[in-house]
Amino acid sequence: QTFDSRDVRCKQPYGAVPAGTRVNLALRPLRTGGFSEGLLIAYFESRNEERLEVPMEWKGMDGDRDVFQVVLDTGDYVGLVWYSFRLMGLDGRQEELGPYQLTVYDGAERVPGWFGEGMTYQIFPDRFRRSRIPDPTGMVGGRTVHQDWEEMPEYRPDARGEVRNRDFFGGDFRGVMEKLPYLQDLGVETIYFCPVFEAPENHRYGTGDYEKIDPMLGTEEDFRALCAAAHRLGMKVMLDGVFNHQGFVSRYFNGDGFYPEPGACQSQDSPYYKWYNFSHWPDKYDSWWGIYSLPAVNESEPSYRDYIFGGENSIVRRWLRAGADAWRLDVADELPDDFVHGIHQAARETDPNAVVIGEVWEDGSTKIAYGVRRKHILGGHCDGLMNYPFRNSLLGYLMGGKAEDFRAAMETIRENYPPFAWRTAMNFLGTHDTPRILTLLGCGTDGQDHDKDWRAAYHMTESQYLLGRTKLMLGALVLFAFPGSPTVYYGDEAGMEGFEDPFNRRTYPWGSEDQTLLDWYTALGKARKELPALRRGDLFWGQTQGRLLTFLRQGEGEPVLAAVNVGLKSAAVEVPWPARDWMTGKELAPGRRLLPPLSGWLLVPRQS
Ligand code: ARE
Repeated sequence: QTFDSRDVRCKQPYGAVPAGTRVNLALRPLRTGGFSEGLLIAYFESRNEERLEVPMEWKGMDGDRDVFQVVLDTGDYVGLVWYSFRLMGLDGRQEELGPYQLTVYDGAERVPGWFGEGMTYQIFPDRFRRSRIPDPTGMVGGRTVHQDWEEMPEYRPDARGEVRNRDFFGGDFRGVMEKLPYLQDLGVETIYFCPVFEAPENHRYGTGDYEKIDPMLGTEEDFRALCAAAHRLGMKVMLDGVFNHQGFVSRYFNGDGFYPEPGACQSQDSPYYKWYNFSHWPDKYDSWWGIYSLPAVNESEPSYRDYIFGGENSIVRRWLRAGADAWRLDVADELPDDFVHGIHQAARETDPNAVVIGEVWEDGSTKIAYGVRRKHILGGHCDGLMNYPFRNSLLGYLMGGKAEDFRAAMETIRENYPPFAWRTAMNFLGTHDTPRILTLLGCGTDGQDHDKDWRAAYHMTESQYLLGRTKLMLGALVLFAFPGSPTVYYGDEAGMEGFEDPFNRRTYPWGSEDQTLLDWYTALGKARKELPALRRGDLFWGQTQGRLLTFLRQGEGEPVLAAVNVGLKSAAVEVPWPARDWMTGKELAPGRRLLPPLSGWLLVPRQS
């Protein structure tokens, strides 16, 4: 191997760099290769693919290798640079290496650090806790209410094949308020709410009115009171901003005339008419992923931009002023960059500590949408992204894959992402868009098998459950020890099961939680809160061989070593110092110690 980008001898500084950085690149081919010259070829992608060729300098020998070096000057460029090398031999032979990615971001922005330090808890508001059984009369959407909190949610497609999602359980803000002590005991530092504005469906992604808290959840006063109470307990609140589309049944589109004000469907003179793209008014229009109940908005329409983030009373600003601390941007990759930038700017102007997290399922540094490379994490757009690559690669490891692959996947993210985005990542094992992690681990499926009927109310056998739980505990250990905010989808800590919507969105099982899991998560939450190395320390890989994964967090306070063995045989772990396992209190002497099958340690130095 002649080039390894992860080898600091080859690339300095490592990873993404702020604009203006001069990056040292070195190649170290074997002398026996007989190469006499090297050339760096760099493409500045977002500068009309400008191409640069710079001859490399021969720096002498290092053992049996030649050393060629070159400086890549990023100047004032922001974007991706793709670079490769050409080695030329005396005999005219040529070898190309690459292309490799260099992310160059705008380093001017100060990104608040709080989000990535502590634990986030994701609440699907209708299903977490209710303070009373609501009366849906007069509410948008023709809702039904389950009297019995423990009932199975409905799965009912409508006449056009779309899932109705109109059955509610009535989770509300006062319910969450009652459970703030629970969240605090768990170690939660940020509560992430899936949408809370008035909307017909129980998931509320088809927004009806951005200016109004859904009446089933409570009032604006309830929301303000909840934020204030959370703040008093040291917790922050993140809202879900669904700005790529509204509901068919919204006061803007007003497809069924529920709202009194004329919407885009009632009149072409409606102020909202311009927000949408009709191919045939009013019945043919652009919608999100072809789903008719979610008409897609035209984000370049000035009146829409002004409404969402421009004006003083715009949606982004007013809810931050009401008490929210962050926005999670739904389908961030489908919003134009300048729209995301506008939201980011408005958020920071309103609150210099506000954070914007984008929903992107892939590596956000290379994501292309509508043929355009996205600027998500190049500075001034998103501060961090939902980290599906983390979830996917960790799931792969837990389900039989190799620790090396998890490491490689995460190292790619670390190398491609600016440091702020790496630290502010929203990491998780599952969300409301994925099957329950416990079910996947217990059933031994990654959820990608499309022959299976995921819509069944599936219950695991006891042995599946126990295996799933053990693996979940190991996955959670990695999650809480990793850089980025460990985010828990409500109820994962309590043993909730289920495949896809609606079964992954059941009600929280108050009073019948799995205590083993809950204790484990509570210990992890406490670790995340109390150990500075987990909050802000750097990541150093330890042993990553097959089913054994160890890594160190270091650089703030005492170091912490996470060790996980998902294999069925014991594995020898190098314990660097006299240690105590945070999870069990067990003490370990330094040296090679056997980590039993399907178990993990979170090691902290023992006080001497
Ligand atoms: C519901 C049912 C669906 C059904 C649909 C239509 O759950 O099974 O097909 O109705 O009948 C919200 C609700 C959903 C609802 C949907 C439409 O939560 O329950 O669907 O509205 O009414 C892609 C997007 C990503 C998106 C996911 C779901 O890129 O942005 O799909 N996630 C957000 C939210 C969702 C929300 C919406 C968007 C819409 O988090 O909760 O849905 O506002 C690959 C790709 C990803 C893709 C992913 C999943 O990995 O890389 O891009 O995500 O698969 O499809």
